[in-house]
Amino acid sequence: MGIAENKGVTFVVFVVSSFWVISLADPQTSIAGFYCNTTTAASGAVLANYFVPAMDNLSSLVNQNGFGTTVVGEGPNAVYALAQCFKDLNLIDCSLCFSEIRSILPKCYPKTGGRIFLEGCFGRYENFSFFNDTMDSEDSKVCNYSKNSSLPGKFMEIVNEVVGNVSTEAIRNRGFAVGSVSNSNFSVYALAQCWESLDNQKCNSCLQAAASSVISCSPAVEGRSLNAGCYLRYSTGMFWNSVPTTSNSSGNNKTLWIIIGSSVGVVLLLSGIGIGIWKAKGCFRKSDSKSLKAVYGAGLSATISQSKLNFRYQELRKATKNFDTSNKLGQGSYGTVYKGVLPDGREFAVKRLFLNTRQWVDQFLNEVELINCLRHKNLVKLLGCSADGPESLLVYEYYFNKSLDQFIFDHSRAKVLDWEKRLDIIQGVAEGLSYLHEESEIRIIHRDIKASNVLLDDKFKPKITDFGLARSFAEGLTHLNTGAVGTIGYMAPEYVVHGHLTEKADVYSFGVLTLEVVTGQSCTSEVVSQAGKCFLARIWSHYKDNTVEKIIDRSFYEDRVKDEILHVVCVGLLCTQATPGYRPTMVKVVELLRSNGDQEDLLPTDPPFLDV
Ligand SMILES: *[C@@H]1O[C@H](CO)[C@@H](O)[C@H](O)[C@H]1NC(C)=O
Ligand SMILES: *[C@@H]1O[C@H](CO)[C@@H](O)[C@H](O)[C@H]1NC(C)=O
Ligand SMILES: *[C@@H]1O[C@H](CO)[C@@H](O)[C@H](O)[C@H]1NC(C)=O
Ligand SMILES: *[C@@H]1O[C@H](CO)[C@@H](O)[C@H](O)[C@H]1NC(C)=O
Ligand SMILES: *[C@@H]1O[C@H](CO)[C@@H](O)[C@H](O)[C@H]1NC(C)=O
Ligand SMILES: *[C@@H]1O[C@H](CO)[C@@H](O)[C@H](O)[C@H]1NC(C)=O
Ligand SMILES: *[C@@H]1O[C@H](CO)[C@@H](O)[C@H](O)[C@H]1NC(C)=O
Ligand SMILES: *[C@@H]1O[C@H](CO)[C@@H](O)[C@H](O)[C@H]1NC(C)=O
Ligand SMILES: *[C@@H]1O[C@H](CO)[C@@H](O)[C@H](O)[C@H]1NC(C)=O
Ligand SMILES: *[C@@H]1O[C@H](CO)[C@@H](O)[C@H](O)[C@H]1NC(C)=O
Ligand SMILES: CC(=O)N[C@H]1CO[C@H](CO)[C@@H](O)[C@@H]1O
Repeated sequence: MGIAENKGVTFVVFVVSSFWVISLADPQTSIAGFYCNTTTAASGAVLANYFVPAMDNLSSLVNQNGFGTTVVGEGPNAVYALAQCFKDLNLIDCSLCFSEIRSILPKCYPKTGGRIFLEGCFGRYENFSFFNDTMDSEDSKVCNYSKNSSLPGKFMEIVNEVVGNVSTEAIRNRGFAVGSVSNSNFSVYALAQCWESLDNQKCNSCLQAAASSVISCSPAVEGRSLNAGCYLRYSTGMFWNSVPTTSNSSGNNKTLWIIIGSSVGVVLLLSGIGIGIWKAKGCFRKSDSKSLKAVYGAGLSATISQSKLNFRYQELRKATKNFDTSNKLGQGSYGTVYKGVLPDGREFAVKRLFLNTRQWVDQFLNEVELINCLRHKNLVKLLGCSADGPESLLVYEYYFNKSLDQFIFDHSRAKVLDWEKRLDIIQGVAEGLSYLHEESEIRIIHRDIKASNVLLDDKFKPKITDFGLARSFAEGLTHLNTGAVGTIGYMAPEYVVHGHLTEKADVYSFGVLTLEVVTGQSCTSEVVSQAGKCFLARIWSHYKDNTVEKIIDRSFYEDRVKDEILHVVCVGLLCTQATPGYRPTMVKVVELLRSNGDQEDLLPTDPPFLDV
C-alpha cells in the first residue's frame, strides 16, 4: 500500500505545520455551556437546508468583525443565528473558536434552536428573532466549587468589586471589559461581554442580572453567568488572552502548552494512521461499518480519526483559504467543489456537501469507506473525508483540466480534443461505468452521468466523479425540494416516468454523453430546444437519413475518421433506445467500442426517448 503510506506521511507534515500557524494564542474552545431547544423543527430537511448557509453567512461576518447575525429562510423553519467572539480573542482565534461552534451546534439538529458558550465565543440559532433578547429561562450560572476561598467574606467583597467594575466598564466600552482586583492574599479576574446586537441599555440590564447571579458563586474560586444576551466570568486565575495585537510574555506560556499539546496530538495521529495502514489496508470490513454506527454520538470521531481516510475539517478549511470563492472549482450535484493546496504544494479537490444532518452522517461515513474500495483508472480517486466539522467534506484528487463539459461545449477549447482524444474519453467512461456496474464488489448505479461529472486529467484521460454518492443521497433528496436525482436530458425515460432504476439508466445517460461528445452540443442547451427539436430526435433523424456527418462537431471532424465516428454515434443511439431491454450493458458497450466497425448486429431499432 505505497499510496496509503505516502498519504499518511504527507498528511502528518500538513498537520504539524498548520498547528504551528494556529498556535499563536488560545482560541478558548472548551465548553462552558451548551443547550438545545426542546422543540423539534417542523421540517428537519428544510432546517438543514437553511442551517448551512446561515453558518456560512455567520462565518464570513465573524471572520471580519468577531460578531454577526443572519437570517436565512422564513416560516417555522427559518434560521436566525448569532455569533459573538469575546473581544479578548484576536481574529484568527475568533475564527477558530467559531469553527468549534459550527461543529457543535449542529448536534442540536433537528431541534429548532440551540446555544453554546465556549470560553472564547458564543453562538446560537433559533427559528425566531432573539437578537435583542437579554434574559430568558435558560440563563444559568456555572460555579466551580472544586476549590473555595479560605477567606469567604473578604473574597466575596473582592468578587463583588471586580464583577461590578467590569460590568460598568463594559457599558462604556462597546460591550466588553476585563479587569482584576487584588489584595495581598489573592487576585480575582473578571470578564464581561454583551452581544453586539444589544444597545447599551439592554447590555446594562443583562450584565446587571449576570453580575448578581455570578456573585452568588462566591466563595467558589470561579464562576460564570451564561445569559441570553451576555456572558460574565470571574476567576482567581488569569484566564483571558492578553489584549489582542500585543503578543507579550503573558501569552507565551499558553502558546508553549498548545504546541506541546499538539505535538502529542501529532504523535497520536501518527499512530492512528499507522493503525489505519496496518489494519485496514485500503478497504473496510463489515465489522468496521457496524462499529461506526454503534459508537456514533459518543465516539464516532475517535473511530474515524483512526481511519486513514480522515481529514480534519480545520486543515481542509485552511488549505482552501476558508472555502474562498477564488478556489471554487464548480458546483456539483451534491455540493460545491473547492481546490485546496497542501503546504507541500500538492493540490486536491474538496467537495463541501450541502446536506449534513446528524442522522445522515454515519451513513455517509459508511459510504465513504465503500467508495474508497472502488479503484479504477477511470474513476476519480477519493482521498478521504472529514466528518469532525460542521459540514461533511469529501477529499478527491485534483485534476488539472477540469470537466469535460468545459471542453466539448466551448468553441475555443473544443479544438484541444481531437477525435482520438474524444474516442479515448468515451471508451474510458464506458470502462469506468462497466466497472461500477459489474466488476466492483458492490453494484453501483451512478444515476448522474453527464459531461460535468467527467473530469479530465493532464493527459485528457477521463475520470468519473460523484459515483456512489447517490446511494447516500437518494433517500434524503426525496425529502428536499431539489427534485429528482439526475439531470434532465440525461435521465432515462423509465427512470423519469416511473422512477424505475437499473444500470440501464446509466447506459442511457452514457449514450447521451457520447452523442454530446461527438456533436459538441449539449442535450440541455437552449439553442437546441429553441431549434424546436430534441437533441436525440435530431440525431435520430440524421441517422435515419444517413446524414450523420452533418451534425458532427466541425472542430475535430475529418473524413478519414468518418466511419469510426458513425460507429460511435450508432453505439450512442443504441444506448439511448427508449426500451431499457434494447440497450446494451456497459460491458457490451465497451466491447462494441473496441470492435470498431463491425456493425452487423448493431442497428438501433427503437427510437430514443423523444419527449422530456
Ligand atoms: C425554543 O423554541 C421555541 C419554539 O421556537 C420557542 O418558543 C422557545 O422560546 C425556545 N426556547 C428557548 C429557551 O429559546
Ligand atoms: C446569507 O446567505 C444567503 C444565501 O446563502 C443570502 O441570500 C443572504 O443574503 C445572506 N444573509 C446575510 C445577512 O448575509
Ligand atoms: C418554531 O418552530 C416550532 C416547531 O415547528 C413552531 O411551533 C413555531 O411556530 C416556530 N416559530 C416561529 C416563530 O415560526
Ligand atoms: C432590537 O432593538 C433595537 C432598538 O433597541 C431595534 O431598533 C431593533 O429593531 C430590534 N430588533 C429586533 C429584531 O427586535
Ligand atoms: C475548576 O477549578 C479547578 C481549579 O481551580 C480547575 O482545575 C478545573 O478545571 C475547573 N473546572 C471547570 C469546569 O472549569
Ligand atoms: C465549596 O462551597 C460549596 C458551597 O458553598 C460546597 O458545596 C462545596 O462542597 C465546597 N467545595 C469544597 C471543595 O469545599
Ligand atoms: C472598581 O470600582 C470601585 C468602585 O466600585 C472603584 O473604587 C475602583 O477603583 C474600581 N477599580 C478598578 C480597577 O477599576
Ligand atoms: C491575608 O491572610 C491572612 C491570614 O491568612 C490575614 O491575617 C490577613 O488579614 C489577610 N489579608 C487581607 C488583606 O485580607
Ligand atoms: C507586555 O504586557 C504588559 C501588560 O500585560 C505591558 O505593560 C507591556 O508593555 C507589554 N510589553 C510589550 C513588549 O508589549
Ligand atoms: C510564564 O512562565 C514564566 C516561567 O517560565 C513565569 O515566571 C511566568 O509567571 C509565567 N507567566 C504567566 C502569565 O503564567
Ligand atoms: C485547456 C487546458 O487547460 N489544457 C491543459 C490540459 O493539461 C495539460 C497538461 O497539464 C496542459 O498542457 C493543457 O494546457
